[in-house]
Amino acid sequence: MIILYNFPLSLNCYKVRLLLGLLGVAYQRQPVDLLNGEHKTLEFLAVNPFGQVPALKEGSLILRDSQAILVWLARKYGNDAWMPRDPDQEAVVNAWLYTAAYEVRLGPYDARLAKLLPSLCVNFHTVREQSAHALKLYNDRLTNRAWIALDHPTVADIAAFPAISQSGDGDISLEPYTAVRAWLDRVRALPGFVDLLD
Ligand SMILES: N[C@@H](CCC(=O)N[C@@H](CS)C(=O)NCC(=O)O)C(=O)O
Repeated sequence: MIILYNFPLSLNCYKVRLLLGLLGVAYQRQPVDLLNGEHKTLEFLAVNPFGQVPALKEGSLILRDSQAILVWLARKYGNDAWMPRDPDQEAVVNAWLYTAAYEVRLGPYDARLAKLLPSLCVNFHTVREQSAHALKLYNDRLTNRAWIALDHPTVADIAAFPAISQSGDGDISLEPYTAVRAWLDRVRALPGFVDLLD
């Protein structure tokens, strides 16, 4: 049985919960209380020395980093569509996974953190500019195409969805980003979709 070390409001944990839902894979949630520092206890550092969630355990395997976990889940429990094995397609998916981990993180992810947990946000002064930059990249990419990386949903969509869909939490409006809003609706319509608080 998969164990997901989870904090309900964490968008990186939500990426993993979302793909688990879409793949229909059963798992258990192991709560990690970030607000009370449980992620920095010796017990949790033995699971993830980075002191961060998500982490995932299956048998003796322990994984960290939401992007790495998405790829592993896709390869192990999905079909090749979620993370293609063709090198050309895989490279495109990887490029957008890294965009979710960097540009989206510095933008809408940190905008939300700045609003909800300002003491944890290191990017406080630039979140609005970084959000506009990230959202324009995605909006341009999604103009005239349905999915971020390929012609069908992949882990690149799943990695970007949580922070972009929660942009409003950081007072970042998605109103100007028509193509992004249409894409969010397409993700929400996927069978097995789960919401942040499901
Ligand atoms: N690169 C990691 C980042 C994970 C991360 O930043 N997790 C946050 C919660 S969303 C966390 O645990 N923060 C506590 C800390 O860094 O001390 C990933 O994608 O999983």
